[in-house]
Amino acid sequence: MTHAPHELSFAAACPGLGSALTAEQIATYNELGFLQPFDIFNAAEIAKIRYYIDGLMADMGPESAYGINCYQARLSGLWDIATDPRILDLVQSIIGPDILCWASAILSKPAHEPRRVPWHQDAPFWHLSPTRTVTVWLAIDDTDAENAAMQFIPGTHTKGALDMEKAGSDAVFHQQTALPDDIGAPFTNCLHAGQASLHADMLVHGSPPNTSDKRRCGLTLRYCPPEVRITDDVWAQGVEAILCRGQDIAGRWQHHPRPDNDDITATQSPHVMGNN
Ligand SMILES: O=C(O)CCC(=O)C(=O)O
Repeated sequence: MTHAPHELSFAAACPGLGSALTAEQIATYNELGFLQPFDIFNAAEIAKIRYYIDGLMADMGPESAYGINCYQARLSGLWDIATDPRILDLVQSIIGPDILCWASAILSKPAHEPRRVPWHQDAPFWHLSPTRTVTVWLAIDDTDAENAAMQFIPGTHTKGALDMEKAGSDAVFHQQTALPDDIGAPFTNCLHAGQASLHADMLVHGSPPNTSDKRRCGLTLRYCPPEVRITDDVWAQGVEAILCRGQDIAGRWQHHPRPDNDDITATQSPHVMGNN
């Protein structure tokens, strides 16, 4: 399976796969490449999740702002968030009833974080074919234009793989999408803590430096249907997928059960390359 051709195109979601999104919302996702905001966790629930995530970050230490990557099958607390039925109901409406969570990352921009997440499409970084991943970005903190909310460039998911160029030293990746002049205005993904957005793996997105006094923390969760294949053996070694709902009839994926452990100091993530 190593280095099989990597198909990079958006497949429109079909209405009727689940009941959480209306046909109109699915049409908007297909047109824009994202949807938001969705109320997932109430104030008490997200306060508890924030306390949990703050604890993981304190335990990991200085690397934790972008370092809690792909622990979804290693920590029961992250497992429980990734498999929450309210999240899965949304995901089901986009990708259908068989759902894998194959990656996650806590992306916490501290106050006055000078680095930006440069414009990028996710799918070219991943060895998955076809490109069918939908990302749920769960706001752990309130996030807006002040504290570096993620931005989407509407409609770019249908443009195929866009050219890449070298990113500057102010960026958290080495490469970024080279944006054509006529690409259109970005949309700022403002969310209250406990709300989430959905975006397609071909959509151009990024986030600016955080010039505010407020932290901006989010949990990104990646979901695909089991018919997606991993096309690179080495990359596959870092993937620890959870079968969140339904079945993997073809049995292409290795599934990881809910872990007993919830101590980040007692485990290390496999760290999927290109996940953040
Ligand atoms: O959190 C951010 O600023 C960027 C997140 C991102 O690139 C993603 O979730 O795909």
